[in-house]
Amino acid sequence: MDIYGDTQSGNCMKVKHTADLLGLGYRRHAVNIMESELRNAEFLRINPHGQVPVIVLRDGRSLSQSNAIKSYLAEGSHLLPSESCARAKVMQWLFWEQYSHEP
Ligand SMILES: N[C@@H](CCC(=O)N[C@@H](CS)C(=O)NCC(=O)O)C(=O)O
Repeated sequence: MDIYGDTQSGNCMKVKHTADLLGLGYRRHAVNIMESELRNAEFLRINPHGQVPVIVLRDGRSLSQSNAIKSYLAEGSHLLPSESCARAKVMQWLFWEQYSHEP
């Protein structure tokens, strides 16, 4: 897996911390959000929305939005319960974070 991110970004660090906590292997690609790196054609092929974080899986599929990535990485682990209400409780905080905290 490849993780594209910028250490100045909390959204990117959340993804990195989740991968590290779960002991997942990945290649890290530093992208500077203050430069125009997110607008070049090579990066836009990875994420047409021109934002980080984004991950690229071994089969070439890419995934953006920090909490979608975190949920994908955490599938089957102790971080994301399978029981529906417990899982929804995790989602509750992820949605809260993006709407009420992150801005
Ligand atoms: N809701 C998205 C937000 C993504 C986002 O806003 N990324 C910022 C860095 S935190 C970015 O790439 N900004 C550069 C830009 O939009 O040009 C997420 O959680 O991943």
